Amino acid sequence: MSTAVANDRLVKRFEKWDIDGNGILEASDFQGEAARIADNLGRDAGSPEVQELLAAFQGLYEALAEKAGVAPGSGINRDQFLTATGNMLFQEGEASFNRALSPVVKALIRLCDDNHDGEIDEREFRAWLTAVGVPNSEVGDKFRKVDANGDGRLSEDELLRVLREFHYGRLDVELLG
Ligand SMILES: [Ca+2]
Ligand SMILES: [Ca+2]
Ligand SMILES: [Ca+2]
Repeated sequence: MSTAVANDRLVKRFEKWDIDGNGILEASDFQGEAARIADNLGRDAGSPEVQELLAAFQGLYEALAEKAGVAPGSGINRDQFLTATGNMLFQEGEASFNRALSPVVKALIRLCDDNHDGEIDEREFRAWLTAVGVPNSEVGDKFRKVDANGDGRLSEDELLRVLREFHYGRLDVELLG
C-alpha cells in the first residue's frame, strides 16, 4: 500500500468523525463519536470508563487542533486535518502518533475489558468492533491479525501498532470503525 492509500484513509477518517457533516471537525463531533461508541457498547454515560473515553477524545481533538494551528474553539477543516495528520504520520512519525492516540486506545481497552486483565480477548474484541460498526463475521480474522504474539489477548501495544499500521496504509484492520 502507499501514501495514496494512507491519504484516502485520512479522508474517510475525517468524514467519519465529522458526525454532524458540516465539513468541520469540532469538539462536539469527537464527543459525539465517543458517546456513540459507549452507547453501542451499552455503557452508562456517567460511568468512569465512559468519562475517560470522552476525555481521551477531547484530548485527541485538542492535539489535532494544535497541530493544525487552529484555536480549539474554531474547528478543523478538511485540508487542515489532512495536513496535520499527514505531518504526524509521515514527518513526526511513530512516537507522535502514539502520543496522540494512546489515551484513546487505553480508554477503549478500559471500556471493553470485561474481565479486568488489562488486555482484550476475542470476546471483548468482538463487542468493541461491532460497537464501531465492523461486521461480526470479520472479527475473528482481525483478532488474529492484531494478536501479534499469538497469546490470545490484545495488549495496548498490539492495538496501537495496528491503528498506526492502518493509517500508514500498511494493514487493513480498522479499530475505530
Ligand atoms: Ca462537524
Ligand atoms: Ca480482558
Ligand atoms: Ca497478544
